[in-house]
Amino acid sequence: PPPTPVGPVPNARQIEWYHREMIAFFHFGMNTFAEVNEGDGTASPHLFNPTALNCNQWTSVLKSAGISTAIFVAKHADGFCNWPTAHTNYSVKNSPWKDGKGDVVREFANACQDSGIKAGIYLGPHDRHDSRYGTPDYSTYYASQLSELLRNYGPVWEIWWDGAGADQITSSFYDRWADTVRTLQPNCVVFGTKNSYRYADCRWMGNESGLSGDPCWSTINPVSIREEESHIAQLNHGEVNGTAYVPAEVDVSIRPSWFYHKEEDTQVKSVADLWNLYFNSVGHNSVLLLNFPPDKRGLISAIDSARAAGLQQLIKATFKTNLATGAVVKSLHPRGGDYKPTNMIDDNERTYYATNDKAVTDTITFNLGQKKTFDVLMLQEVIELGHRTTGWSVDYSSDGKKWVAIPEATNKQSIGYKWLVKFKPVTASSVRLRVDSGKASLAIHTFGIYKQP
Ligand code: IPT
Repeated sequence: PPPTPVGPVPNARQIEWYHREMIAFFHFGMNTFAEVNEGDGTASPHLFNPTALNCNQWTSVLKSAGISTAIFVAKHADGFCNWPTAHTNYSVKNSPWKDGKGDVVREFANACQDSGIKAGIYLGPHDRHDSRYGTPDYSTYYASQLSELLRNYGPVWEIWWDGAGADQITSSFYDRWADTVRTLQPNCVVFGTKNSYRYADCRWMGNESGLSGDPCWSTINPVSIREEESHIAQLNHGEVNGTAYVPAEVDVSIRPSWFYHKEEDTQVKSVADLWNLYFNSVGHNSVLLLNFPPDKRGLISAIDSARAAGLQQLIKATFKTNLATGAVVKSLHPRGGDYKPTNMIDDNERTYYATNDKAVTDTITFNLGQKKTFDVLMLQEVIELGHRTTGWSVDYSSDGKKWVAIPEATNKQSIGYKWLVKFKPVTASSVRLRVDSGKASLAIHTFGIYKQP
């Protein structure tokens, strides 16, 4: 029989969410035209006038970046609405763009649908324009907008509840809003913060620099994280014995700011920066939410799109070949049956290696049959069975007797959906994974070693 799950386990939304690995964020709106990041809500709708808005360009950028999911900012904290909502006049309908007949949310949703990209929506809980902010009337206003967006634009894959400035949004607001989300779009992932953690499928991870913790557990104690400042470490690392499964989503911009500013064209993250970011997010058991801010034309700059495509090329080239494929794999505590050690190198996440129920530790040796040079390693646990392994290291050998530690892969803790490590190239004919602590028997579906191009 298969191993029994241990601790909190992911729901179906979270399993699907992890498999997206990278999501694009699009911050666009009044702030783009007012040339600020946090507008105070007084900018005139007349300012909003993209000259060449084309959401198909956005999705084509994502295609070449290998990103299959996107979240669009429908309303940021300045309160300006990028769709012609029936519930306020502070929207595109009072702008000169398309004579007030435009709808950016519609164009975004359509472009996503046409290109097979999953569409999510950021609807800022904080609102500096609406005078009802923080009152029960605001809760109604927000709920009406949520319904409008969740009813009229097709499937909404994720809803993003930014905690920035949202301290007045108490649990009772979220009780109502979560009910709206669950009723209208049962499969919608909820990004939660502060007072919304009990509804959250994924969490903020404590910074906007793209650096998930090491370790990074998918579990937290959600009620205790209402006050963020004193819980940054728990958000960043998760909590190994957390009571709820709320994995980390890493929001970070490809530029210094969330919104587009021409003067930042020289500060777009390089491919090397993005590569590090990838290892610190996707490679730390998290999902990367990477922001591409469209400019005043309503287009993503060629610089940003080239960098994103560069990242994708690096990912593809590196992970093309698992150099452990074909290895002879031996372990100390195999479960037997279908749970063979070679399942870790068969490039199939449905098959996995497991130890017998009594063994929470193990040593698994991969005899490569010949010398191979590699500088990246990947581990993936069966997330449906909960976080199991809590301590592991990887060593290599050129004779199968004398083992050398890879410092970057020594005394690691969490695995989860995916854990990546990169290091100076090593040449070896054998590699071994030593698991020295765990909550339950091992359940690992992938062990990979790779060479960066
Ligand atoms: C920060 C919020 O406090 C947090 O809840 C989350 O929404 C996060 O933003 C998203 O990046 S505020 C930010 C200025 C650190």
